[in-house]
Amino acid sequence: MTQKLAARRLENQLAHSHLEREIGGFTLNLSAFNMPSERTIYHPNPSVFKNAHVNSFDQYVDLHRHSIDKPEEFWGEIVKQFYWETPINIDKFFTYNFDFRKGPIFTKWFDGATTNISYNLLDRNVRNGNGDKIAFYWEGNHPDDYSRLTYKKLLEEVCKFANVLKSKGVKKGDRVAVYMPMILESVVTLLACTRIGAIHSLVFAGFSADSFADRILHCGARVLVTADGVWRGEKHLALKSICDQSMEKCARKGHNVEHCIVVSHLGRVTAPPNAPQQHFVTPMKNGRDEWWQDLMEDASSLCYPEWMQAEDPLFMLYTSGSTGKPKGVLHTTGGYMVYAATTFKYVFDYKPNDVYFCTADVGWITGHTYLVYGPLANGATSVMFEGTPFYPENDRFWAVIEKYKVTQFYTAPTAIRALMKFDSDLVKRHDLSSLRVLGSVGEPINPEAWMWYYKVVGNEKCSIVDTFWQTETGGHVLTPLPGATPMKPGAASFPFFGVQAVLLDENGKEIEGEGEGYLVFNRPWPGLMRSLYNDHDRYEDTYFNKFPGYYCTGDGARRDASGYLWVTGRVDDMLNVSGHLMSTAEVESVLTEYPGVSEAAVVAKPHPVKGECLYCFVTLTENTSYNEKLLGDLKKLVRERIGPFAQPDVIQNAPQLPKTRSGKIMRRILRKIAVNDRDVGDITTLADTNVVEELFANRPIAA
Ligand code: 6R9
Repeated sequence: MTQKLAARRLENQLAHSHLEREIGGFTLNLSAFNMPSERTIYHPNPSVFKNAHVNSFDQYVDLHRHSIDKPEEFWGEIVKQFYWETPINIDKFFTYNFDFRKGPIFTKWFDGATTNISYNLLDRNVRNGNGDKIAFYWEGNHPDDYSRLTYKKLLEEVCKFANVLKSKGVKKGDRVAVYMPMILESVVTLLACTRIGAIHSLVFAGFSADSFADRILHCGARVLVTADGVWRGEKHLALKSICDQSMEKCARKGHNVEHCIVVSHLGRVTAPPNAPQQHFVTPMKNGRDEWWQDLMEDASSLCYPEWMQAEDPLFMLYTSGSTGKPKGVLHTTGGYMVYAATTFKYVFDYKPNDVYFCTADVGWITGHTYLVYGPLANGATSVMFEGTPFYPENDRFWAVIEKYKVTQFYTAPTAIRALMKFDSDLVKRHDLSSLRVLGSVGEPINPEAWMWYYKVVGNEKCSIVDTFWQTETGGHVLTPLPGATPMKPGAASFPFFGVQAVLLDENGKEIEGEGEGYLVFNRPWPGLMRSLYNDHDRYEDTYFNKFPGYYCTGDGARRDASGYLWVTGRVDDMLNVSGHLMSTAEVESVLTEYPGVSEAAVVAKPHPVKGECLYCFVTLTENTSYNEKLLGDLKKLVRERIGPFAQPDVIQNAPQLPKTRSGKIMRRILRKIAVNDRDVGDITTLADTNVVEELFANRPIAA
């Protein structure tokens, strides 16, 4: 039988069994064919599935069905591992309403039970005999800088900082703003907040001073935690100065940040050669700013945990909204803890002696769930890395994996695409044989990147888990399981336990079997967000209005003949640049702030490394000319207002934009212009069809 035929037969078999049963015992590897297609299947290697928590597709199917049919039984077993001060009442195990016609939208898990997440992540592990186990290996930007922290020591630091926060007047329910680099104090800060029931609101330290200020104002934080600065590669980020600008902006708007606690970090790490002296000077404002190290000196290392209701808020994390205003996604205590722990255990097939390495910044949900909460809830040992994959050399990730004998590595497609441009010798010169599971997150992974990850990094023996999820979902919702799911390059595959994925057509009708549609979920799992901070109406509108009865992800997906799900990308006006989600509206509103720009439209253009980049069309006012200065100004403005990651790649002069008669900009056409594809489809609804030709003719040469 030729490989192709074998593939087809397997495909048929899969099609018939759908998600149902065993898919034949043979291993198929079609890598000899040019491009992997959805027919190409890679089976988990025996070294991966032999001892896996879930070691066959059959077992996954059974467990998944159990989790859907009997959620109380399925999760009921799992919650026993945690400490609940007030036990879970089975009658109130979980309740929800996803249909606004029946009343307000809500989700509750373990309502009435009380617990504390820092207690479960730290005290419980110390009590279980893991006090001396390493919670984190910290690897600095410079390879000479590294340290480690045990569970016992982490607990001590968390208690001390919790006492510091208390001394600054922070109480249960208060918000604490955090703007931190990848240092261990970030973890300490988050857990110290949870110790006393404060809600942390961490903002990625790549956001601009303006963006951070807006977020502080929105959550009303009076205490801010940051560091003096950080080196990323050879680049210096003056975090405290950015915070100063944010705090000034807040003050101008009538909100005072009363305490700013600053980790003194730059002085303890190796700076790149010839670093300018001024980078080491940090202005501190009397009465408001204090050094972390000074405050910690006298703090007591005992802090009794605040027992929190399972449905008390745990943290908020901002994510872009399609109207441009960021949304403060709110997660609560009990459900998030259980879901972060369970997904971490199964999706990375975590075992007690593993060393796990997640490259995501703590400022994103991946950093929250899979750098902090998930691993610690399992008593895991993780690597936290401060630097970039390119410093001091382009093999830094591989050097770190070799150094710590990493077993699970979790990164983003944009990083993989950036690294696969280099000679694979850079990978091969390191011993990566400890690796078992390779994770991908943040955007769809293209098959080329998947293959490189699989072959060059994983040496064709690791399982790749392409994890689809969102800030809102709290944890993975679609993903292969390493020991169980035959892998298709680029497919997020199947729902995690407790999750039921549905595809809907434009009319809200469920698509059975093969097809493509809106990716929605018809029931909550424990980790689903509960609300948007102070804006429950927007929560209902954004996620539950379009299709009553379903949580709407805003992504599209396709189900193939074998039941695999392939996420096709956003269906709303969102862009995904290197895994950073932002809305077209957000960037458009910044561009039109510029006095010479009367109108702007932004679309995503495919980019070989970033996945997508920003292609902007600007209509200028009469007296403004389109020149280098304007382009420089606009890029700078976007960097300042949003952050460096949002900088446009192309800005095109658009004397007119393609609009319908009702004045709606047809972004579909702009997307075609961005890639110079003249197959623009039907343009008869345009008010003026000449606009299209004009825009094609006006494309900048570099675009
Ligand atoms: C975890 C995270 C969420 C959006 C999501 C989707 C995209 C994330 C993906 C993926 C395809 C994957 N996305 N993982 N698309 N395959 N494996 O990234 O959260 O920053 O909120 O972004 O990212 O579009 O809706 P967040």
